[in-house]
Amino acid sequence: VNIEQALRSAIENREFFMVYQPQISTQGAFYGVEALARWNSPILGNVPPDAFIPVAEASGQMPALGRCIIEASFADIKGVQQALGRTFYTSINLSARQLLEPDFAAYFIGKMREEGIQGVWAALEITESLLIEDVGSILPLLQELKAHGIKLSMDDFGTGYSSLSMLRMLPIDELKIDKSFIDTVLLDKGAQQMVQSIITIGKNLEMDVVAEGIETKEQLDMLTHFGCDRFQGYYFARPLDKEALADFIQENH
Ligand code: G
Ligand code: G
Ligand code: MN
Ligand code: NA
Repeated sequence: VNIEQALRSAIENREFFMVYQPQISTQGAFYGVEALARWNSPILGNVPPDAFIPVAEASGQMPALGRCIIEASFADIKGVQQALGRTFYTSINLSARQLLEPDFAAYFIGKMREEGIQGVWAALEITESLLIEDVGSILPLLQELKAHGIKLSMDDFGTGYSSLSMLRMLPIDELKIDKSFIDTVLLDKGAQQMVQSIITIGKNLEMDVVAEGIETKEQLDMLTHFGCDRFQGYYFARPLDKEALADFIQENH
């Protein structure tokens, strides 16, 4: 059985679940989470999203999987927010196929309302390669999402092919510096210069800048010094299931 075949029944059988990685602001306060998909297949074992997301896209299963991810995330987050009596930002990763669905904005806004989640607490992470496909046709959809208060985040920034003019055209609120830059930032002058340049671009375009993949205090200190707004990485927390997330928020923040 290959991934494509196993995916078909997995979506029906709800073999997917979500984990949530905390995002921390410069003052050390808990800010929100990025939702990350996990698949525990009875046939294939744990399959990483790097492996199954591209297959879902290529085999036409991404609309169904994407909805399953969005619905699971909203249900979990609503549960945690109600249990703790507080709201926090939740970012959901989108793949290209989802933004190309004609009714995506209406679907997303509808689900958000059903779950009682306010737009201002929801963010969507999109990648540069996704936008390059068709900036013109995606713009109205992004504007509709923005009009409902939803934040837009550019994921893996610095690795794709986005032009700066494209970045200026699109209603992006936040840049996430790709982890590959953070991995080498302490050792590599070139990575340091890239990171500083990305932060400068973000500031000049009035976007927040988030560093991903922070694993050490030294990385955190350097990125703080450079003026990064928020941080995510194993130094603070791994992606957590919803119970562990609720504990993390209560214990640390
Ligand atoms: O969670 P992990 O670090 O293993 O994620 C690996 C890759 O899979 C990352 O690029 C991440 O953005 C992507 N990914 C994880 N969860 C989702 C998801 O729910 N939707 C999409 N489109 N991509 C995801
Ligand atoms: O592409 P995207 O940014 O969505 O992917 C996030 C991925 O990075 C997830 O798979 C997550 O598990 C992983 N990740 C998050 N923090 C760290 C970290 O500090 N170190 C490493 N190695 N991976 C991380
Ligand atoms: Mn992401
Ligand atoms: Na990233």
